[in-house]
Amino acid sequence: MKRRSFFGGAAVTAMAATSVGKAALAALPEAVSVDTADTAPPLLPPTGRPYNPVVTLNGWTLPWRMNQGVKEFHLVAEPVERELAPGMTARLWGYNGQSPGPTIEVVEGDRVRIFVTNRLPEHTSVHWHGQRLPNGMDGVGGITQPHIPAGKTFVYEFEAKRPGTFMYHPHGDEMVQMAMGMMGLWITHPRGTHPLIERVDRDFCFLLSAFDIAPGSATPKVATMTDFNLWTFNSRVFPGIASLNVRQGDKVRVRVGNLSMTNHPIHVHGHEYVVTGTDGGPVPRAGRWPEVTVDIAVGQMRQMEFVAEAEGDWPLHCHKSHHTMNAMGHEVPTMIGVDHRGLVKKLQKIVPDYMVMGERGMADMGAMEMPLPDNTLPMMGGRGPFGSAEMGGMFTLVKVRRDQKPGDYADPGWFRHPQGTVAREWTGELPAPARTSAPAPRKKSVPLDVRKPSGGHHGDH
Ligand SMILES: [Cu+2]
Repeated sequence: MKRRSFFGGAAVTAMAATSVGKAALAALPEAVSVDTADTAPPLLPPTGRPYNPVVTLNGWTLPWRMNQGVKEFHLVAEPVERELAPGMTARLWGYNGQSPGPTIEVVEGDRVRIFVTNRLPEHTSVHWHGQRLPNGMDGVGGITQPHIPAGKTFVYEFEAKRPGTFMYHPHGDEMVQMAMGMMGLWITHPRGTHPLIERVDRDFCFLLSAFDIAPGSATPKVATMTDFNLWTFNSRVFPGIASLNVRQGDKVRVRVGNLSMTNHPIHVHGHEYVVTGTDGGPVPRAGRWPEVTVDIAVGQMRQMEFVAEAEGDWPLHCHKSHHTMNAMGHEVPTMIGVDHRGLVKKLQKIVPDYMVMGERGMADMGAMEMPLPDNTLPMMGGRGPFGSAEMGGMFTLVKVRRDQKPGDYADPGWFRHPQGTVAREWTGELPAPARTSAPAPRKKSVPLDVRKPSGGHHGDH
């Protein structure tokens, strides 16, 4: 993890743990900034109450300092460069160097003070989605507070009352600012044991968002309402999204918040999960049921849990098939069954790069090396151990391994399937397909004899 600021990952911990002098405390806390989309290891709390930290997919947790019992954070709203996947970097707005912004982790009952510096070209505010707080700390520009003008720093302060998964985002020009990527996660860990919140071995979180970035460009079109072309987990698209690497038998929690413009049914393979919490709080046990797909509406958060029982590489993805594709536009005519023979050579005399696509389906495109504009991802990319994956967008893998060490979040590589456990070509005899002969013409009515239990006869048709 490379930090633009003067201290590295380990030093952040040391810095937060050091007692800070009074003069330093009068100043703003250091605004830590990150310039990569790598997944940071969990940030074990160096100060304050203990908790089990989360891992933010392709993200990180914001370090804090303790100031006389108050947890102080410093968020900087600013233009950022975010790699969506290798081969494409977007010009977004975010916080502290990245979009989404860093995850804020606190403990139920913590007094929290957040300094927000606005380095955007326009005003902003930060709304703390799902929190119980004084009305004037709710962050609705123009309604509960004046907007934070460009160049100014505001301070928010409240107690983290409820444990759970929350989000933060602007509440001023939010159509533009959220389309540009301004959002982040907020986790309030329970203080001590909680009857409805279980200890887990791995705790992952990410936000759902979408961008409309024309091929060859880098800045989202902010007026797009529903027809986005890049569907992201934490402002990353497959194959750029980190996998959820777990040890077989681990209890795994996945916290997902949706700040896009449509719902996303998030589907897990090979396992079932249970929704244990929403942004409204932990779900009472009697209200939990198993699912393999959990629909997450806009502005909602869902917290799913499962035991990673089965070894393998298990997809975790949005089930809307258009959301597992990258930018190319969806206004493509259906060409299945169209015979193009003879046409291509003639067209290539005029348009040298002309290619025919889709006459056998679109899978060919996954494997094709098409000339693309700069800074543009293929619509379907990613390669697995068996070939092209024909995926993009909201798609990643839960990698369950027997030998993944506790606390090790490193990608173990592709699963090595035990011999004889992979679908394979059938090379034996193919029996003739069973077909009935043509059915006899239907009679208008079929007489039926039904014998009733009483033994009597009854005619019917
Ligand atoms: Cu979706």
